Amino acid sequence: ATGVNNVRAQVSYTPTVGNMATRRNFQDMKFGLFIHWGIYGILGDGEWVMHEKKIPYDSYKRLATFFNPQEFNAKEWVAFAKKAGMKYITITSRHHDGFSMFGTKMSPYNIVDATPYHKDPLMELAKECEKEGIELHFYYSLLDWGRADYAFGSPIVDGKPVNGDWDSYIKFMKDQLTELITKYPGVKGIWFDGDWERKEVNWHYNEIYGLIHKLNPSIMVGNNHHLAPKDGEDFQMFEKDLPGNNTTGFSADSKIGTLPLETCETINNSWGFNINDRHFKTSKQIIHYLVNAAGRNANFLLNIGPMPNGKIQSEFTDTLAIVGAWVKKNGEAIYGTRGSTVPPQDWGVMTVKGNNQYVHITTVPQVPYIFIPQLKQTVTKAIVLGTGASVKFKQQPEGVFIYTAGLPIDANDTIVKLTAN
Ligand code: JFZ
Repeated sequence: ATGVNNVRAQVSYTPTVGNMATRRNFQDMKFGLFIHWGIYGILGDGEWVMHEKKIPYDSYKRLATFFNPQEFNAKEWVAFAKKAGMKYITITSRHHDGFSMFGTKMSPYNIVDATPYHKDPLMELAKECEKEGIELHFYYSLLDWGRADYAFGSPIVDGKPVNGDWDSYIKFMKDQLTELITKYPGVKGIWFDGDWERKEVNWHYNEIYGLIHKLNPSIMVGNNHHLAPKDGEDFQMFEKDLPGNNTTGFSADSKIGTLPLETCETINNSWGFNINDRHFKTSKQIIHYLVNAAGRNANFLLNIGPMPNGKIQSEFTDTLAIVGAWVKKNGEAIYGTRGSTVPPQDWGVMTVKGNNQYVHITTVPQVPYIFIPQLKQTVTKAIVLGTGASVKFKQQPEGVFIYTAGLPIDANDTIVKLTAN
């Protein structure tokens, strides 16, 4: 028999009209904020600290008893994302440590019941997002290091951990997902992670995805399984990788499908708060990542790990203010665009919106021109985005030459706007 994960759904998934609208809007948004926040933040050593430092679960759980993010302010977080030019937020509702960062009736190990904070920050965030027109998605971990029914480390036989209670674990996840979808206003996406930890187990995706779409057909489901999209999924993500680059241990099976794409990356080298990580990406690196993702038809989900007190560190706010100012000025060539039929070039990438083709020159070449191969349309006009100054070009059967001499060079991305029919 083939692996249980490869068993095809009896009836394959057809997205609703509402779901297709969510997908289009998702592709239009282009730039999102990923947030990894949990009780691990207290140790300041990333979200894998329990596993990596071999902290026994019962000891680790004590972190909850003094997790008290008094300075968390949903307004500040949403304003921060907006200022950076981001249109949506994807936040960890529960990570591999199994701790629920939301109010749940399905386990006492959650922020409302197990911490002195006693409040639900995800509810505050959901309300603020709705008020401010920022879309909210939830990250949800399939992997759980602590629950007895998951039985981390157990051998898997017949699609189940032999030492656990797999039916109980699947039910627990379904019950929590039901809460996340029905209690929080405006949620539009579920981002699964952890599939890769147990390749041979039966995750019951048909039931889980089916439940999500039954509760809210407009919600998008994605899964960081590093495989080709499975039946019932609505978007495909590439973690720490641009689509097509396959540099982060992705198998050939992670080839690009037809669903909306999203790539995520960290602002330093950590997902969860890491007090010792000062490998901050520059605003230029972040802008390039955003532009390179857009040119490959993908969204960019940039991650930060807020501090355990609820504040976002100043290195992040400073850098993202610069990114935000750039996106505000050049957003026409990012938001609402799709990837071009012209593949990425040495000099940069192209994005498309209607009759406009945006040429993103991220590396100005030595020669005084760039060459765009394979452009099917006829270019009638070329201008500098922003100033409107005309740009010299020449179209030949094999492609278009854009002359760069005298172009006002933007240190991040020099954008030429083509009208092409
Ligand atoms: C996973 C998580 O483990 C991590 O904590 C974070 O949430 C990130 C977004 O997703 O990270 C992974 C998952 C898979 C691989 C590497 C990191 N992998 O298979 O190479």
